[in-house]
Amino acid sequence: MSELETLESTLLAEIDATADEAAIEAVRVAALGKKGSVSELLKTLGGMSPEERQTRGAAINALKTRVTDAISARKAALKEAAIAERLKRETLDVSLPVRSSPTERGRIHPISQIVDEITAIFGDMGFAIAEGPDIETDYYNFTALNFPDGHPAREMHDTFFFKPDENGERKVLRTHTSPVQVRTMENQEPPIRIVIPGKTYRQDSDATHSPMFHQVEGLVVDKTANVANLRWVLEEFCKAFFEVSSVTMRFRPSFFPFTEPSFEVDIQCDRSGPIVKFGEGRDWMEILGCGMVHPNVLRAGGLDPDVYQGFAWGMGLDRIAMLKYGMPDLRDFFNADVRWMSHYGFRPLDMPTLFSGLSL
Ligand code: 2NM
Repeated sequence: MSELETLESTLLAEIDATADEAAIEAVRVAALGKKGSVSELLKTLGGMSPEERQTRGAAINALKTRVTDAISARKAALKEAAIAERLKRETLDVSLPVRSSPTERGRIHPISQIVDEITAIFGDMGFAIAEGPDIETDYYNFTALNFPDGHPAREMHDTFFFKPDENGERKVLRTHTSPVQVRTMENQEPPIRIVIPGKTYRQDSDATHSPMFHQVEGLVVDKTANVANLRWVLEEFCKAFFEVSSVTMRFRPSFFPFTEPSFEVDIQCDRSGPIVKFGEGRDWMEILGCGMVHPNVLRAGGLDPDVYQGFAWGMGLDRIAMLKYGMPDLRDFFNADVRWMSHYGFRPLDMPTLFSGLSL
């Protein structure tokens, strides 16, 4: 084998053996660079006779062309292979599970949950939901509900008053949801069966009181509504709400301006352990107030108290939610702390229904 043939087959073997683009570049420099083996051969042409130069020169140049072509081809192949390798490495598996959806991660606030539970129970008994404005007139919040002007019951409520408007009228943040009952009586013929969930406001703030709190009230008006009906409705509600087959209730005489007679209702429970148990035990817990709607309130609603009678009740939700779900501090309810929400909140698709059970 001639010297040229040996060089060519060595170079071609080296080219063939390269594994990446850096290696083929090294071979190129070693062969075709300024001091490369092929370049050195070309430099020898200067010292040759014209005849020798003609044959040797052609042979060396042909070798250079073949080596150059082989390097280019190898370079291209290695580049392709590198791209193919990278594509293989960097593929995305689009069938992998994506980040969980908002319906998985979001949480329902315990207050919203308790409103859903309570309205599901009364809805099942044939009640409709009624709502009204948070900003009320003095008339609907007090006067129509039989709170006379200057009566101490108005002060009892620690009302948030707005500045008087141009007509001297002073609006209030409603201190209870009862204005909605009056508005409903004005607009709807009896029989009336409504529950009214909503935000209410009083100037009060400590571990167990928030200046904004939540109530659910209820109203039944027809020609025969009576205390026995009231008792039955509340007992059925308590059994469903506390998920027990029987409850013992205690009606204590009380006073509210809008009802006569008025009662405060306790249910029997066991408070000896860390969580309150209902339907057993020897303790009592106050859960709501109620009574027969005062004739003056029926009149304010445009109803004749000699024809119609009604009963109504009201319960604060925040304290009941604390007891039912075991949350220690009321102030955490309204801090919008995502850690508290992910612990105490409810899954959006676990909606309370009576047929599937309130607490799943
Ligand atoms: C309570 C307690 C007792 C009540 C009365 C009325 C109305 F407007 F029909 F007269 N609504 N709500 C009521 C009665 C509310 O909350 C502790």
